[in-house]
Amino acid sequence: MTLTDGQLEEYRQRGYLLVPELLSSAEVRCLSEALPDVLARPGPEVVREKDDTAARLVFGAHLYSEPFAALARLPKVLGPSQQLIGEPVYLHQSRINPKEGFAESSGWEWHQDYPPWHAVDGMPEPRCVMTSVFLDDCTAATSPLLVVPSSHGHGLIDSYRPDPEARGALLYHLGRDTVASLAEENGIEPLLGPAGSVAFVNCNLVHGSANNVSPWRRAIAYLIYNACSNGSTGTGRPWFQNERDFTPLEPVDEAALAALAS
Ligand SMILES: O=C(O)CCC(=O)C(=O)O
Repeated sequence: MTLTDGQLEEYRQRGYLLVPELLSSAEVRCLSEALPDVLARPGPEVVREKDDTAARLVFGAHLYSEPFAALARLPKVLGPSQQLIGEPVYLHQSRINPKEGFAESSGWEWHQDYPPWHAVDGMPEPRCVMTSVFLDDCTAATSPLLVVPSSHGHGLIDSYRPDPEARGALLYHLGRDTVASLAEENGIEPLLGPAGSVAFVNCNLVHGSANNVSPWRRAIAYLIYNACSNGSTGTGRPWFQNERDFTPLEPVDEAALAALAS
């Protein structure tokens, strides 16, 4: 899939581009079927919710799950991400936020993703895209991802502080006054769509989400593609958070993920 000039312009101006149902239902089913094994992993790559009942975040599934490995290299996912960045890319990180139903502390404070990658991982420039693959329907009821359109235009906003509650995610919160003035300027948009939709999100776009008080899971897989010439210099964080191999990703066959469906 090649993005049109109009789509590229929309991403440039608004900081995100939502493509409804980019993945087929067979592809979504394949990822969904792989999810229980991924969530059950005991390793440090799985960060649990505060009450320890459910996984809050799972890092690096593209490195140990065949369907998620195929997803990261699927031409219709990798191609547009590369086109938005403008050069060959590698995956700095992948993570799945399962956001189970009735997960009381599953919300995310307002933040940009790039600041910790810059400050902690030593990523030189904000030349990466957070490609967000909806594994479930994202509806108004299931606490969708919320974004402040065009907020990426402010660059790296310096009123942030590390979040001690982030449980391994290294999230940096933005101050409330900052969020209020950004939202006053451009509003807040929910990213809604059926499972299989994909949102390409600039790494400096301000975003967050509420707790999922619905009974339904709202999982999203986030693939963080970075320009190969923009590799992180830091070595402090582990393999599942800060990839050190900057070899360009090669696409798999367009049918590779569907072929894994049972
Ligand atoms: O999935 C969500 O609800 C928000 C996740 C998020 O903001 C992040 O992982 O940076």
